[in-house]
Amino acid sequence: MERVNVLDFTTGKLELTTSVQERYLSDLIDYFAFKNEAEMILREKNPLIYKVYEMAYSGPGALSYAITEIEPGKVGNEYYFTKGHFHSKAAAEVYIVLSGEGILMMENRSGNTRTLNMFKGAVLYVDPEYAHRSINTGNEKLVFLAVYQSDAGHDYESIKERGFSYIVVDEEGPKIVKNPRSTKK
Ligand code: PAN
Ligand code: ZN
Repeated sequence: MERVNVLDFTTGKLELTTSVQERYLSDLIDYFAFKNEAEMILREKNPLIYKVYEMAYSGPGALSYAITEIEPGKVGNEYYFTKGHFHSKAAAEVYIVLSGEGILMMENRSGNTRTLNMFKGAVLYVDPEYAHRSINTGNEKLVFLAVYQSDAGHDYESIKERGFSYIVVDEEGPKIVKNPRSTKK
């Protein structure tokens, strides 16, 4: 018998991983809408924003999967999120939310935006042509499993340069508003 990978539903930990990535506030300074607030926090500390446990496979037709854990928190009134990316080639993806609450923000290159609620048990389909960012709007970690084509490729530069058109801020609860830093009209 071969060893089977095991997901701990309580903690979101995968037993077997090929990589673990940690993203701190300093890695996301170009992504948060309120850069001054981010710089103020960074003068005192550099909090962990999210962690990705990946199990990658390679070869023709291969799939890979990853668990993402986003910490609860805000920069200014903008909730913590993942950088967000386009896939370099048209490749869809499936997310299954294991715990927490959030919003999946998706935007295509023409600027069409779609949003989906993230909550325990939600199964979400990420369109091939849409950049996607997960945003933790709750008080607990937001944990989800993503399954994607191994050769999908991650294009972070477009998002870094122009930003998503919309961000999610806390205005007595999560609210989707125009991104003041978006360079798109
Ligand atoms: C996810 C993301 C993960 C981290 O596994 O890669 O949530 O987000 P960033 O890659 O935007 O930092 C996925 O969408 N993979 O394709
Ligand atoms: Zn993706």
